[in-house]
Amino acid sequence: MARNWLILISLMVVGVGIAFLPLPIPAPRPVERTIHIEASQYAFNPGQVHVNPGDKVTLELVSTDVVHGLYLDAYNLSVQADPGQTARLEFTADRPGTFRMRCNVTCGAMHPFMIGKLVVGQNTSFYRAAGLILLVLLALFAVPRKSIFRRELAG
Ligand SMILES: [Cu+2]
Repeated sequence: MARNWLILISLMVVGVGIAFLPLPIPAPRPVERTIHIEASQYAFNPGQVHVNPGDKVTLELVSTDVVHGLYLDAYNLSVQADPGQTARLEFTADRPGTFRMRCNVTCGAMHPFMIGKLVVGQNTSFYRAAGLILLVLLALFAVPRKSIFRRELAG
């Protein structure tokens, strides 16, 4: 019995590891990406942009109403788009992390809240989900359920 609990607890520890620790998966090859962002009072659409480290990124900022800007925190880059116009901002995503992109043209009362997000990093949720599913399957086979749960109920 004690052995089964030991297996179960070990599997839980491994599960927490899969869910939260950095994964040993190879970095994807950097690609060129063009991302279209619509700016309107008072939001960017999409509000969150995800790229891989090393990607050559072109942000196409289109304003649908008044003049808007986009300032990238940490990269210290900015661009401005006139109404109906497309402005381009090119950069290499060489700094991993989560950064804010904010409007840097006063565009109205709620302008300070016009903030989006740039995430530079690998998207690992697929690998984590696959790992956790495998772990659950492994647990179903490794631990004889009868023995643990019957005993629990019997007290
Ligand atoms: Cu603004």
